[in-house]
Amino acid sequence: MSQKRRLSLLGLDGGAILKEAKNLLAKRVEQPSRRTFLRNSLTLGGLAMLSGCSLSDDENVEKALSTVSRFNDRVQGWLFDPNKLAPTYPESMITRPFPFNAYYGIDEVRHVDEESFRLEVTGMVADKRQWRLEELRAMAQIDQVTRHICVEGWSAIGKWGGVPFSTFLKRVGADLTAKYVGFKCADDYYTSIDMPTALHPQTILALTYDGKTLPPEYGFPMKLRMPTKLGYKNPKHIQAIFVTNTYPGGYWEDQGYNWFGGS
Ligand SMILES: Nc1nc2c(c(=O)[nH]1)N[C@H]1C(S)=C(S)[C@@H](COP(=O)(O)O)O[C@H]1N2
Ligand SMILES: [Mo]
Repeated sequence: MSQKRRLSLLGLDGGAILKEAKNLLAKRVEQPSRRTFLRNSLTLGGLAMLSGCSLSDDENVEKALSTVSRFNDRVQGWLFDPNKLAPTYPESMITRPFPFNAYYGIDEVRHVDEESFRLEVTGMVADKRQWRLEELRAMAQIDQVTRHICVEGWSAIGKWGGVPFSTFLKRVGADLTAKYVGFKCADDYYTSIDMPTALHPQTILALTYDGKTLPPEYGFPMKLRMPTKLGYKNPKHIQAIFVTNTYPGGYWEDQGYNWFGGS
């Protein structure tokens, strides 16, 4: 990843820290212009001060960025409000066509076979059996129209439906005091989230997009849809879910994206 890319990621993280700090201090409504100003003014000097690292070489810049990013994870974790809902939208506002994104092009989209598909559930759960798609469809479903925000600079409104993830976790007897829920995907993508977000009422194990079976490009057979997190935290083509206290990282997170990734 280029330095510029890392810094732009840092800019995002700095923005999130400042936003939350500002909320805490002032409990005022957001002021986008001020936020942009603060974000742009977090310089390399500021980074050095925040992280306590001297930024004389690339390795130190790297260290400083990851220090700030891990700090940001903790701040976002502390400040995450498990009951605060992300905005929802009327169906008329759905973005059509909804954008496709992955670490590869649309011509390489994975096609998962429905018949042979089994969802693996492992780690700190009482019931480690595998799930067929049919069994998930038989559970009570909800849907919601929310905004997906990608760090690459676009956002789009879509409608996802499926099983509330908290219901699923309780059903498999997950240890809800564990720190992380990790996901392995059919395309070798992987990511992980904090337990409070996993249990958030708007976090759904999505089986449908816009009222129809989730198409391959949007992550058949299932994706985790979280309007409280950025796009890269929402895994498509989920094949395995595991509950753990060992930090699992993620595809983009391991390359420098902020792990908490709140939106
Ligand atoms: N399995 C898998 N999930 C993934 C990705 C991916 O490459 N593979 N990309 C992530 C990113 S960066 C984004 S923005 C969204 C894009 O989802 P969409 O194609 O439904 O817009 O998927 C996320 N989940
Ligand atoms: Mo993304």
